[in-house]
Amino acid sequence: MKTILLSASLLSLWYREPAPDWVSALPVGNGRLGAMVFGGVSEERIQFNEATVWTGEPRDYAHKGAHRHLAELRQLLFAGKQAEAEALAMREFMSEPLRQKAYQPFGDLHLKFPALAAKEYRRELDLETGIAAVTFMAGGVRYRREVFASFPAQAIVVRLTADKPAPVAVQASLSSPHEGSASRVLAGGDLSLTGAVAESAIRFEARLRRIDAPGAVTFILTGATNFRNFRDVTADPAKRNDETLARLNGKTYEALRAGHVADHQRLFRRVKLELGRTAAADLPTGERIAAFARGADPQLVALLFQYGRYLLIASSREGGQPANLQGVWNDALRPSWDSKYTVNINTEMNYWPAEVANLAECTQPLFAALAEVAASGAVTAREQYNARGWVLHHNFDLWRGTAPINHANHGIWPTGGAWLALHLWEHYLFNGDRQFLQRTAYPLLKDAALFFADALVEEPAGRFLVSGPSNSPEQGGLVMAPTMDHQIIRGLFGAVIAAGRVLEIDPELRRQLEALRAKIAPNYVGKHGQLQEWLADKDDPGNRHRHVSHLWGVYPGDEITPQGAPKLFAAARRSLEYRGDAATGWSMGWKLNLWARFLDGNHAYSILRNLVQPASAKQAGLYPNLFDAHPPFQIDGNFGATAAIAEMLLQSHDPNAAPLSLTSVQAGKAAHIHLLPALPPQLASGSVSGLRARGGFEVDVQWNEGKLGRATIRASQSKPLTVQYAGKQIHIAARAGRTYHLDEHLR
Ligand code: FUC
Repeated sequence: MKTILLSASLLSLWYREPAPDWVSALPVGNGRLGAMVFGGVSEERIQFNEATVWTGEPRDYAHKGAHRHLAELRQLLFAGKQAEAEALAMREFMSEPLRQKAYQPFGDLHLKFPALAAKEYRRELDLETGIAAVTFMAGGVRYRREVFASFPAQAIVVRLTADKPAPVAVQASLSSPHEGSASRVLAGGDLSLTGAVAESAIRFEARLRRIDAPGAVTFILTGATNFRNFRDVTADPAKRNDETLARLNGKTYEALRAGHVADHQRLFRRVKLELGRTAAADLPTGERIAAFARGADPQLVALLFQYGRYLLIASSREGGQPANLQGVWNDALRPSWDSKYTVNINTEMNYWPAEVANLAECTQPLFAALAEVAASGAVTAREQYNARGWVLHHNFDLWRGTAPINHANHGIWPTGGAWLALHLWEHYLFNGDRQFLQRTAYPLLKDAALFFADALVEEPAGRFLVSGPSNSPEQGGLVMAPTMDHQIIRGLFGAVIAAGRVLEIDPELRRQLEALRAKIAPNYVGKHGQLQEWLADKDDPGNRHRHVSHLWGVYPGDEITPQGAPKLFAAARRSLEYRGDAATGWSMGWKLNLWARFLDGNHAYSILRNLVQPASAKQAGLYPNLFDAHPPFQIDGNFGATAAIAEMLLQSHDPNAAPLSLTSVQAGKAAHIHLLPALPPQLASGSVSGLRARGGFEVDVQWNEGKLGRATIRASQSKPLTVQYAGKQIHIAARAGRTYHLDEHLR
């Protein structure tokens, strides 16, 4: 059979058959609404979501008065009585209730067609347009279905066409897995699906409008809930849908499509990545995943990179919720880990590509959520630590729960908020927007730091300040003094000090934080040559656990660098070798970034090979639709991979930074760009354009057979810039608005 190529785009996922399951269906999304397109011939299923359909209701989770037990918890842990401490914590220190709430599916749009014998079937998702399409021939007619989720229209749009002017016969219905939901036809002819999430304050309505034309039918699907914010559920979903549809009244399909494509491409087209093309690039996507380990398919690496960018655009747009564990896509009433916001790695990883892969505005939902988390986290800080500022433990949900959940042996980990707050600082480092720093970032960063100024304690020997009670995420139970906490808190204090200097405020606070920062327990190299995960030298070199928390200082942090802290850098590398190359989805995403920071493209590529393999119930890898498998599907692995592919091609942290330094690069006063720092030999030739570097630069690089060809850097700020490639360096006094062509200087 001849394959009909309907789109020449290399940036397509495509298949020769309808999706047999959810992880084969193709995702579209506009941040708020998401949908999975199955592409059946006689029945299309479009499973859809809205980002605020959750279980639960507004409530506070802080354990009131828990701070009265804090001193005893610390004493028990310092005395080595971990079991007693955990038991006490379970009684007196955990979130009320103990668990947070879950993200929910919304419903399904079903389209029923007359039974047809389809030929030349093709299903695809074009990342360039953000349109999922199904095409086939039947009875001499070519049928085409297009589905997209439009951000400007705030709706999911479905278009059915036939290339002969015969009427398109289709019956549409809406259903929802939520008990008691019902659909009915409204006076104007629209279909309405209403319902509520059981034992929750959330009510919802979806609305379907059908527009018939000769040879074409258009459906507009919109959905809304009563959720306004984590304290307010008084909105009227039906009124919201009325307003959305009223705004779209009279718009042609062509106008809706053009509006969507323009919005999508404004973001998507900023970065181009070419890694070369082999015959494998012509295979259907599912087959390419299986073939990746056996042969060269560098274009699949480019596709995976761009897919992460596509997914971020589709799941994190201004005014919406941040991308959760599954972005915005979920068909289960009881999704894994509630599909909420796990922040001991997962939510942060979702946003790793945002800055470097030139989608900085996709961070807005995260920053808006952080402001709410900080409000709720201030109550937790006061009630559980008698501390100023705000704290977030290892998860939050739609209701902005911030207290420690599930179990003391992993839930009591107070640095989730600090880590997320550092994303604000990174955003500033990338764009230099002083107003953002002053209004949005600094207040949240400062209050995150005030919490630790109060919550750090001296260890019994009085040498250091340590964090605790805490965990090294999901390792070794409740402890004092996990290395990761100290790295994050040093990073946080450093950011607040640097930001305070930029804004010329709070000199007294800066002095305090400098003094505290110098007393925080340092990183240690342990008896196995490893970077110690805890203050005590108790790492097990046989431990293959997926979390690599103590390597935070290498990536995403920047306090352990090859020139600034070579011994720690070598020890961190040793630790990663002990942990091994196999892992869950997101863990491979992290290890990829770490090997890129260890400037080892070859090792990074071997992790990439583990990541790009067919996923199963037990095996991490990629599902047919390229969703990353923990397993099950968890979107962080996709975002981690995208960030890592960028990190192999461009790095812009300071390679001279050390744990107690606050270099001018870290402070945003100077910049450092490392070109092709970890280029895998398997990706020997290619080009990338539009990556962003800290300091406000946009970078294009082209390389042949492992060697730099052209490099172009566009500056949006004026500052001293060092550009490094393969042991060579040049220094530029970069001026805003200028473009620098560096090829001959660095080759
Ligand atoms: C952390 C991880 C798990 C999973 C969950 C959502 O607890 O350790 O692997 O990713 O988050």
